[in-house]
Amino acid sequence: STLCTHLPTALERGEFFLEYQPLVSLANGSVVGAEALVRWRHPQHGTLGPDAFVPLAEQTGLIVPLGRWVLETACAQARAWQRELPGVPLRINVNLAPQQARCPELVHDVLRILKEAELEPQALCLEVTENALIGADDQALHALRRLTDHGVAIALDDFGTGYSNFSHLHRLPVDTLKIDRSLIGDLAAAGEPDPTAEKILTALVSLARALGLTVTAEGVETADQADRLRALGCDTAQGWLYGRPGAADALPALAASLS
Ligand code: G
Ligand code: G
Ligand code: MN
Ligand code: NA
Repeated sequence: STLCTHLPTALERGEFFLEYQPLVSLANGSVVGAEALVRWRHPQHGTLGPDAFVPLAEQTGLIVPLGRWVLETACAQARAWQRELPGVPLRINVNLAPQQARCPELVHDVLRILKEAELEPQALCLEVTENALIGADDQALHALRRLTDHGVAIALDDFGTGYSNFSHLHRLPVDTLKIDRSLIGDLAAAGEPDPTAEKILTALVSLARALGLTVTAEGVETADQADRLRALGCDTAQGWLYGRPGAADALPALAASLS
């Protein structure tokens, strides 16, 4: 297909770009950072989201150089926000594909990128999916642990959709559970509290607390959902209520308006 033909050269042609979606503290409503989300400005098909090309990039191995470009671009952007908003310690969340976690150069690449961006490791959070991390080999886990030793945070993305192997959780180098939006959508969906969703989220927050992890809720679309999540003890929220994924220069204005 035309996607297969164009993907290998899309990186050198500069056809990828990032959008950023704000991460908001539920305790005080301030912007604490953003998740970087990759898009492809395709010459024929227009703007494509990751679902359209990340699987292909994984099959062809392009995900490793593409992922490195995402990290470089997102870390440089985070540093630019910090310069624009001194005293606001914005952090940047970057998705890490399973193949990137297995890449022997990962630790070296991430530390080099942080140094070149002049970004402190504490400002970077790598999002890894639950299934990728539970299925990861010792080398990938070791690499992630080395990064956490340097201060980089790791979030378990899409939590609650996979096997959720709780017995392994305490052995994984994870700082944050990122609760999948399918679980949030059931919460106060029609303005009414959903008892089952409440119970599941209560249990997940208490599990996170017991393991010393923070909790981020994805897909927060309504003020009712945010209120319930705050009451349940969730730390951070992301979703259309606060902002859709968008251009980097929208974030400082949003941070100012929500602070
Ligand atoms: O923005 P959108 O909802 O289309 O993103 C869908 C999914 O694509 C996200 O949940 C995320 O897991 C994945 N994704 C977005 N950006 C990246 C990226 O830079 N690298 C990888 N590996 N996955 C990404
Ligand atoms: O990394 P992850 O797969 O979680 O990426 C988040 C995806 O969820 C992005 O594709 C983004 O466009 C989408 N998204 C973000 N916020 C919301 C929301 O509030 N509601 C819905 N339905 N989708 C969202
Ligand atoms: Mn993510
Ligand atoms: Na997710």
